[in-house]
Amino acid sequence: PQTIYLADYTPYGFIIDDVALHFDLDPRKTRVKSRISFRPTPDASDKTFFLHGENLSLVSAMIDGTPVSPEVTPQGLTCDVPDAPFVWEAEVEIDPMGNTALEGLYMSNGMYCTQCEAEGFRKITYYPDRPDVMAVFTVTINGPHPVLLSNGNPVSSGNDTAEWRDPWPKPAYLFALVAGDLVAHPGSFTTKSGRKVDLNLYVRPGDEGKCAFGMQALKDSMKWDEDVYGREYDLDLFNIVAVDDFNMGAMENKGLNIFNSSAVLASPETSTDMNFERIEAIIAHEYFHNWTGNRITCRDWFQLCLKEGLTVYRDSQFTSDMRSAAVKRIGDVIDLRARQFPEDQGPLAHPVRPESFQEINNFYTATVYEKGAEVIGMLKLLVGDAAYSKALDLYFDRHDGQACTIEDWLQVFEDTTGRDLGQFKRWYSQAGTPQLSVTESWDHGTLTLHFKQHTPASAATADPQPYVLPIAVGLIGQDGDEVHETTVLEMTQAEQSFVFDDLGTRPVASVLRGFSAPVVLTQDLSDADRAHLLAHDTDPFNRWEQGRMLAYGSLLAMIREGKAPNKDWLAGIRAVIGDETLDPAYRALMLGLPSQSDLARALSEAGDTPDPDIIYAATEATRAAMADAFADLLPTLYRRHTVDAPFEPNAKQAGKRALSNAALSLLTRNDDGVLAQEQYDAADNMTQQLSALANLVRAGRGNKAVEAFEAQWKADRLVMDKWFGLQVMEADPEDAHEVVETLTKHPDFNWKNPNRFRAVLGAFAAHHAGFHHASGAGYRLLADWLIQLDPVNPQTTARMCSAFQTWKRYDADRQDMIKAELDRILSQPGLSRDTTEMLTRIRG
Ligand code: BAL
Ligand code: ZN
Repeated sequence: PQTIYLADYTPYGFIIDDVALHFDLDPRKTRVKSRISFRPTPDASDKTFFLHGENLSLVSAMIDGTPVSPEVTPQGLTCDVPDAPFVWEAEVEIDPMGNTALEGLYMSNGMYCTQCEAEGFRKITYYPDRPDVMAVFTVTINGPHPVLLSNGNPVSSGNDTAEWRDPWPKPAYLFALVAGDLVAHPGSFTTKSGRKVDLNLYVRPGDEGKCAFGMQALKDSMKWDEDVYGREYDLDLFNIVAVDDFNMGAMENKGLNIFNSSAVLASPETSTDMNFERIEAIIAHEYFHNWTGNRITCRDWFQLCLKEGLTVYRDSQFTSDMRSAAVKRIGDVIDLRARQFPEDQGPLAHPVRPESFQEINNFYTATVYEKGAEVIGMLKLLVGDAAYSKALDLYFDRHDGQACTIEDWLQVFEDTTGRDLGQFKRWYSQAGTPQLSVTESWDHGTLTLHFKQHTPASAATADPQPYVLPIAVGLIGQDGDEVHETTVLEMTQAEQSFVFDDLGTRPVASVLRGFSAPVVLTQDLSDADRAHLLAHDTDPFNRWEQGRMLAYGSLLAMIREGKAPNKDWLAGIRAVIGDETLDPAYRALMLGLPSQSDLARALSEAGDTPDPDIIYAATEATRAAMADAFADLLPTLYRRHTVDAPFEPNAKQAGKRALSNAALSLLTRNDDGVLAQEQYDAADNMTQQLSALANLVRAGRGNKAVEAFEAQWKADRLVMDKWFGLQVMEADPEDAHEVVETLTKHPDFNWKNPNRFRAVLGAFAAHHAGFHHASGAGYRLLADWLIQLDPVNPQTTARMCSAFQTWKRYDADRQDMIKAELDRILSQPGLSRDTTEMLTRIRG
C-alpha cells in the first residue's frame, strides 16, 4: 500500500463554488447525480484534475454539458478539463446494502445512513475528498421514506422527496444523509442572540423513551459553549440520528450528527450511570465540533488533532463543570494510562500529529485524541486561563471558515502571549511517553527538587529532545497542612532543579498535581510519605495517585516476592473511604486497583516479564485482603449510599451508587453473593442490576440471573451487548476463551454489528489473563475472528488488532504464539489496507 506523507502536502488545483447532489435511493442500486462548479486555483502548482472515487459505477460524466470519458482507476478518475471555470456533472450507481464496511452510504436495520469521515465520501460520488476543499452543498433526496435528512436547513419537502441546503462551506467528510422510518423526539434552544433553533433526536420506533436525556445534554452543551467559549450555534436546525451499525461513537456532520445508538439512547432501566455520563460527554463532543472542527477544520488528515485534541479537551471541561472535576480528571488519567501509554510505548507509537500513514482510519487513536487533549491542557496551564481565552477568541476570529494546521493553532498563542512555542511544538512532532524522575535535597529550610526527563526512542522518533513540561507542585507539612500552595514549574531542560526556601521543617512534595503533564513520574518517596499525602494532600488527584502508587507497590511486591498486602496502604484507604466529608464518587475511585494490564506495563517498564496468571492471582488476593480489612465498614458504606429516591442520572446519585456498588463487589467476597442476589432482585435500574449480575457471575452463582437477564432484555440490543460483554469480562481466566466461543454461537451474536463484535471480542481482548492464556487459545480465537471480520469491516478489524500491540512484554512462548497469529492474519489473501498496516506496524 501507498504511504502518504505530511511533507508532500500540496493545495488542490481547483476551487469548488457549489455542489448539488441528487439521490434516488434504492437498497441495491442507489443513483447519485452530482453537479459541481469548479474553477482553477490561481497559481496552483499541480493542475491535475483528480476526483477520488471507490466502489462506484460511473454511469455518465459531462463537462459543461458535453459528455466526457474520464480515465477511471479503483481510486478515482482523471479527466482533461478547461483552464477556466467549468461545471462537472456525473451520475454513479452504488450499493448501500452491500456496504458492510459502514463507510460512505450504507444501510442499518432498513434505514440509510452515511459515515464520511475520514474518506467515506469517495464511496458516494466522485469528488476531491480532502478536508481542505470546502464548498456549499445542496442535496435532494428521493425515496419512499417518511424521514429524509441531510445537512443544513430544509428547503422543501414533499411526498417521498426532500431538498436541503447547507449555507456553511464544508469539506466532504462532514456530508451526511439519513433516510428511513424514524420518529423524532423534538426540542428547541434559543441562542444568546435570541435565535430559536429546532432540535430533533431521530430514533427507530420503540426507542422514543430513550431520548430525553440526550436532548437535555444537547441543550446543556449549547448553553455551555456560549457561556464558556462564546460560541453560538449557526443554523435553524440541529438533528441527531441514532444508528445501530456504526464503527465509531458518533460523527459531527454539519447540522446532522449521526450517533452510534449506544452513544445517545438512554433510560434508567437500560443504561448505567457510566453510560449516562459517556452519552452526555459524546453529545457535547460532537456538538462542540461545530466550531472546533466544522467552522474551523483541518487542512489535511495529519492535522486531525487540531480538531480532536481540542474538542476532547473541551468536552472534558464540560464534564468537569457538569459533574466533579476531580473525579473526571482521575477517570481521564486512568483512561490515558490504559489506552494511550501502551500505544506510545509500543510499536504503534506516533506523534500527536503523525507524519505518515497508509490508512488514516488507523490514526483515530488515543494519542491523537487523548494525548492531543493533554497537550492543550498543558498549553493552558503554561499561558494561564486569561491568555488561553484570548488565544481561542483570536483562533475563532482569524480562522473561521478555514482549513488549518497546528502551526496556525500555535501561532494564535504566540501572537496572544508573545511566547516562543518552538520547543512546546515537540509535543506535536515527537512520539513516546516522557519519563520524569525527581529527587530531593534538604538543607536548613530549603528544599530543592531535581528533575530529569528522558523519552525513550521509538520507531516514530529516533532521538526525542526534551519537552516543555509544566510540573504542578505543592508542599504538605509534617502536620498535614499545606505549606506551599500549587505552583507550576516550567521545565525545559533534560535536567533542571527548582528551589523552595523559607521552610521550617521538611515537607513532603506533592509533585505533578492534577497530572499536569502526560509523563511517567518516578518520585523517590517512602511509603510513609505517600501515606501522608494520601491522608492530607489538598490536590484531589495526587491524593488518589498516592493511594494508587501504594497499591502498585503492594501488588508488585506480591507478584515478585509473594508478599502480603501492605497494611499501611489498606489503613490509608480505609481512612479515606470512611470519611463522609468526601464525595462518594471519589471514594469509589479509591477502592479501585490498577488494572492487570497496567500491572503488566509497570512490570515491563521495570524490566520484568509479566506473567498474566500471577498478576491475576495477586489482584484476586489483594481484593480478598481489602474485603477482609474493610469487612466491618463495608455494610455501612453499602447501606448509607444505596439510593432510595427515584433514579436520576445526576452526578450526586451516580456517585452514591458507585460507592455502594464498589462496596458490594468486596462484600460479595465475604457473603458468597447473598447481598448481590438481593440487589439483583430489587433493582429497578440498570446500574444496580448490572452490578449485581457481575458480582453474582464472579461469585460463581450467576447462572439463574444470567438466564433471567436474557429473558428480560432479549429485545433490547444495547442491553444485550452488556449481557454478552459481562459474561466475558467476569469469566474465569481458565474458561474465558470457551465462554467466548459459546457466546459467538449464540443466535443473537450478530458479528457484523460492530457493537456486538466489540461486546464479545473487545471484552475478551481486554480480559488480560484470559486473552493471554498460556495455551495460546486466546490469541488463536481473536485471530480467527479478525480474519473473518476483515473482508466485511476493515475499520473495526484494524482497531481491534491493537490487542496485540503489547506482545513484546510477554515471555518467549507467548511472543512466538502471537507472532504466528499475526503472520497467519497477514497471509490472508486480500487482507485490507487497514489491517495490513496495523499488523505490519505491530509485528515490527
Ligand atoms: N470525528 C469523528 C468522531 C469524533 O471524534 O467526533
Ligand atoms: Zn471528535
